[in-house]
Parts: sequence; C-alpha cells; structure tokens
Amino acid sequence: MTPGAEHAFLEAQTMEECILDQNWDQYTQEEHDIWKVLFDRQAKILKPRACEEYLYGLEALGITADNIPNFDRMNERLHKLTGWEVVAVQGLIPSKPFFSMLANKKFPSGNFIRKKEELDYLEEPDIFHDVFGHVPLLTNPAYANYMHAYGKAGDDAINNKGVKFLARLNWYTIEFGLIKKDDGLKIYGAGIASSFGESKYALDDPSSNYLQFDLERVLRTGYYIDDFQATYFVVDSFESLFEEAVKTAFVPLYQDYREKPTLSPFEIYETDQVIREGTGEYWAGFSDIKTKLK
Ligand code: HBI
Ligand code: FE
Repeated sequence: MTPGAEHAFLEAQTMEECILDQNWDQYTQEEHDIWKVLFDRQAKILKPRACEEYLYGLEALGITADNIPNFDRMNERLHKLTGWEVVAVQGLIPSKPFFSMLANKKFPSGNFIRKKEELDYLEEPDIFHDVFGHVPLLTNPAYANYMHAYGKAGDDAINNKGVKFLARLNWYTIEFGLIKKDDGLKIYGAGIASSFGESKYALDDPSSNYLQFDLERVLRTGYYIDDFQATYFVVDSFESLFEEAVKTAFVPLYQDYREKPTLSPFEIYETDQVIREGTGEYWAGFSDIKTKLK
C-alpha cells in the first residue's frame, strides 16, 4: 500500500472504507500451516473447556485445521444461521466503523495470520483470534443478538465519551467471559478461546477470582491487556447478556461512572457476588500492571 493510501486508509471512518477483500487465494501454504498448528493445539484443549454453543459453532461453520477459512464459503453458512457475515479488515480499526459493522451484523476479522514465532502472543487480533475465537458463537442467536445490541450502543458511546466503558464490557464478556453450565464454568470469551495458555489458566489455575456478571461492576472495572486476567466475570446465559444490553440506558451510566473511581480486578468489594475468590498467586507479583488499568 503506497504511504499516501495508507494514511488515507488509517483515517477511514466509514465501515465500507475499512472492509478489504480477503484474497483467500493469496495465503501461502506456510500461513495455512500456522493456522493448522494453532487450530490443532486449541481445539484439543477446548473440547472439555469451551461451552457447547462455541463447539457447535466451530462445527456448523466447517472451521477446521485444514486451512484458513474462506470467508465467502463460511459466510454462506453463517448468514443462514443468524444473518451475520465476517468481513476482512487490516487489523484494529477505529471505534466508529467497528461499532457500525457490528450494528450491521458484520464481524470484522483481521485478514493476516501471526508469524510462527508469535504463536502465543501478538499485539493485534489476527485471523486466528478473530475467526477461531469470535466467529463460532455468532452462530448462536442469543449471543449474536448481544453482539448486535453491543454494536448499536456504539454511536451513543462515541457521542457521550462512553467508549471506555463499552471497551470494558467487551473485555469482560466478548473477550474474557465465562458461562455457568451444569458441569461447571465454561469458556466463551474469544480472548481465552484463542489463547493456549489462558484456556488452561482460566479454568485450571486457582489464582483468579470468578465474579457473577454485574453490569456496573464490569463497566467500572479497569483491565490490562498483556497478561492473564485476575478476575473473570461469569454469566448464567447469553440471553441474560442480551437482555442487559437491550434494557440498559447506557448514557446516564457513563455520566455517573465517570465521576466514580475505577474498580480493580485485583480487589474484591463487598458488593461483589463472589463465585470464587482466587489465591492471587499468579498475579501477586504484578506491580505496574495493577496501576495501568484501562
Ligand atoms: N477493531 N478489528 C477490530 N477488532 C476489535 O475488536 C476492535 C476494533 N476496534 C475498536 C475496538 N475493538 C474497541 O474500541 C471496542 O472493543 C470498544
Ligand atoms: Fe477480539
């Protein structure tokens, strides 16, 4: 991309300007091989750990280890199930087009895949994080409705300095949420589902707190992006998330919570509905992370 075009591209504000062709034929065999390594490793550990709605979605969309999914083919199945489609973008995009994509039932996925030396951590969401992590649950009507409602809340948030709060809601549900099932807590957050280490840590390590999802607690709780979570929020169902999103008048909350202190994921407050108080062992040593909360 020539420098001028790149600058114009990064300034793009409309979702149309951010949407790229996936150019699926241009993926190299090496890129397909990286997808396979990531998929095989993750699918194995998620079998007993991910919620059944996630595992169903992976299957229903025909997402396999064989190759990087072709969006045109995957969208034929996805659109039939919930009316959503996946569109290719070049990486993180500005909040305005991001929210308008979700409000139009388009999920933005990075079109690149990480390098083999970045298997376990990368800055920007790549196609493995976005498609393997986020897309399977878009086959679930209740979860898809939540994502749609989340997107529709975007404009008000942008116009009322509330993006920070929606980013936290995104972080503690869409990225790092857990859900209560008859046989225990299961993963649904894409940030966990696409992470080899965190898929184990989130459910197997005693360090983290599990708190019942509470909208105020989530909207007021800061987060950090470069290590496993100190606290996970647990929902009873995707329907309950959808109901919260559609019945809540967010703008007054932004005004109210802006005046109140940011809550910490390292603390437990007496108003918390505690499902499990963690040992804190994994993150006892965290110093600056505890202060640099978003
Ligand atoms: N862009 N591609 C992409 N993916 C995201 O998850 C994303 C984004 N831009 C903005 C953004 N998320 C956040 O502003 C929201 O989560 C609040
Ligand atoms: Fe993500």
